[in-house]
Amino acid sequence: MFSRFSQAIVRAPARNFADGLTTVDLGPPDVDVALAQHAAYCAALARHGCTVIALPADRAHPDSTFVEDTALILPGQGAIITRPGAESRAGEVLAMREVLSAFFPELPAITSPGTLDAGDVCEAGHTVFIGISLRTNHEGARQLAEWLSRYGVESRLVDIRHTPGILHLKSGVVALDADRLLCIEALANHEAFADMRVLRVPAGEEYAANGVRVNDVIFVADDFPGTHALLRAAGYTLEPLAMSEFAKMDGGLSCLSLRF
Ligand code: CIR
Repeated sequence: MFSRFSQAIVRAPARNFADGLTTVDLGPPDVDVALAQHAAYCAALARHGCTVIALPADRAHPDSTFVEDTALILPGQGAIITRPGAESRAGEVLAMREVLSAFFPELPAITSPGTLDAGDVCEAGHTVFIGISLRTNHEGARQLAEWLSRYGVESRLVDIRHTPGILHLKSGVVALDADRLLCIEALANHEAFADMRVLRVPAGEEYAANGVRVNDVIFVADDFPGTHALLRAAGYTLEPLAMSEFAKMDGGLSCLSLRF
């Protein structure tokens, strides 16, 4: 079982996108190139069956293009608003609450002292992996796990605070199917994944681990031939997308949309 999506919420980067948070040293993003890459991403969502709901760009929140962090949705079941771990991103949840309230009459939220970025939440069928990171704390994870349990969804923690090079759990592992993950080597042997089939991205292609499955295809960053070959050999159809400007701001393919 893997959720099919008919809607995707996105938000184009604002002109001050380069003022957002980043831990990588790849130089400032070019906003015009980022906008073109974002438009191509939205077109791919539409091509693969999603109605794209575009929120207006928000200068007050330069990281707000990374919409995925602000809510978690169990398609057809429910949604919960997060409490982002970075203070500069806290206000992003307001617009998300507004748009989601049209679809989900009941919208609970992670509350203080819990923090949670949904980029730390990797859904694989009836199991959800929750990353403990610099953004998501144990209390945020506990609140989410309690909410998920109401839907019969089991959750497992994956502490990534000492895993170098990844901001969020999903920067290093995504679900391709209910029982199959695409994963960086550093996380591949984690006990939480013991009963999953794991495809390991080749060394040097760690960024490509943050793909996202959209209905029948896998969105994957372009320029990672080893990962593309691995996924094609496993039977997946790929939608390679240019992501250079989002990578400069620690963002990957999953965080650019909230799908349900
Ligand atoms: C941040 O530091 O919050 C943003 N610059 C990047 C967030 C990327 N989100 C994600 O991977 N889920």
